[in-house]
Amino acid sequence: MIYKRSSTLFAAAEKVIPGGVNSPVRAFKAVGGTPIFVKEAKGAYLYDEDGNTLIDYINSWGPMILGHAFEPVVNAVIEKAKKGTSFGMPTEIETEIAELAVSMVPNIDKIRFVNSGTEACMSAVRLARGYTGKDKIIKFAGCYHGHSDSFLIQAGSGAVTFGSPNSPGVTEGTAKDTLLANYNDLANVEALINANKNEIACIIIEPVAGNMGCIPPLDGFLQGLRSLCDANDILLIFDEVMTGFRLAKGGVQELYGVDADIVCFGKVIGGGLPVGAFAARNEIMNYLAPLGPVYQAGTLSGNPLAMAAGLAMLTTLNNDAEVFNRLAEKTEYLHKGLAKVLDSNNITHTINRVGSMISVHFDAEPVVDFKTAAKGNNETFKTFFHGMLNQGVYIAPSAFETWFITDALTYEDLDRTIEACNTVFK
Ligand code: KE4
Repeated sequence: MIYKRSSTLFAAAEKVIPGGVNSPVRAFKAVGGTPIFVKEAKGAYLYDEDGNTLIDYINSWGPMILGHAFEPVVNAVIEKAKKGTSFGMPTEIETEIAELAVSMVPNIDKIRFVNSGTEACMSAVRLARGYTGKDKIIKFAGCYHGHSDSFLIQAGSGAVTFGSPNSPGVTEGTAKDTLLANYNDLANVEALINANKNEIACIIIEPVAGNMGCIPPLDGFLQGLRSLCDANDILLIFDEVMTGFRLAKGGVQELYGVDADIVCFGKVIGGGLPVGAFAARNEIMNYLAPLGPVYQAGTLSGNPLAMAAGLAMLTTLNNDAEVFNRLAEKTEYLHKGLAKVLDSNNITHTINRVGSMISVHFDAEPVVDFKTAAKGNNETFKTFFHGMLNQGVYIAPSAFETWFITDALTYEDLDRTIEACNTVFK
């Protein structure tokens, strides 16, 4: 593969955009090399600026679940754009997509649209604090809820005391209200709750984690969190920015049968345009301005173009009874094929998979939390990443990310991917 034009474009970008990218993971820092500049995309394929065709397993980090330039979405945006792009006034389409989302997802009566997953999670935490009158939150090491200050926290000094900032610019004052727990470790969560009695507003979690690679909740973990929240007047926030409208119509609440109090969305809900959202039952959502005292706002929230893209996406998913099964079957096929060729080449690995989310970890130990995810051999991962890329297969440029399968992938694409993996390691 040649990347001459991507290199030229990257050099120009670095002069006027910090690190040459508008989001750090795109810079390939974890795997080295020059980021690929995309010219266009269609279905399961990316066409880069050097004329290379790549099978895409990132799909804009989740949104393109039905493939790039999906006709119903593209056409909806084109038609909507002809009628104006933004008004800062209510429009009917916001109600249409809100009604559809509420009909697809359990335990929500109302939904508020924002412009990113970060905004959704940040607003959900503020709502939980306002509703409960309590300040502290519990998040999990390795879970990512966007770049709001309260989430950029690493483990603090004591096991059950607050965290400390993991980025300059986040204050100790903010960090003291964030407690850090270990994923899949109920005893740890209970200890944190007991050490901070009546001070915790919410627990926010990726119910199926995707920012440590893909990590499923162990049996009983989510149910255990539900019970701990019920017993301690704590709201349970499912950050379904990745899993919402991807793992099932009703997301993880439907898949695992566990009720959240507030659910956050992003990615798929916007069909590739900037949309985030958070939703809950009436008694919680009615605390939001202008109805209630918790303030939250946004100039482009509910933007007509973004709503048109999201409505076309959710309508297609809602009307296709088989799409989530097809996605899961394709992902299982890929899992089995990759495992077979990695085993045949004696490559120590473990593969995690839930629905259409999958990740490959180069370590023998089961990956169940951030600690075990961090044990993966990153040199092997870099070899894997670049070896696949050189054969036209684009996977996540970090071992701590998840692959997102699109329904546009054919079984021929999957076979090509499996063969490419065999070629890397044989
Ligand atoms: P955004 O603000 O990037 O739209 O969403 C933040 C967010 C919230 N919650 C979860 C579970 C997420 O995965 C994300 C964003 N995901 C990353 C991928 N790991 C987006 C890629 C990026 O940062 O560029």
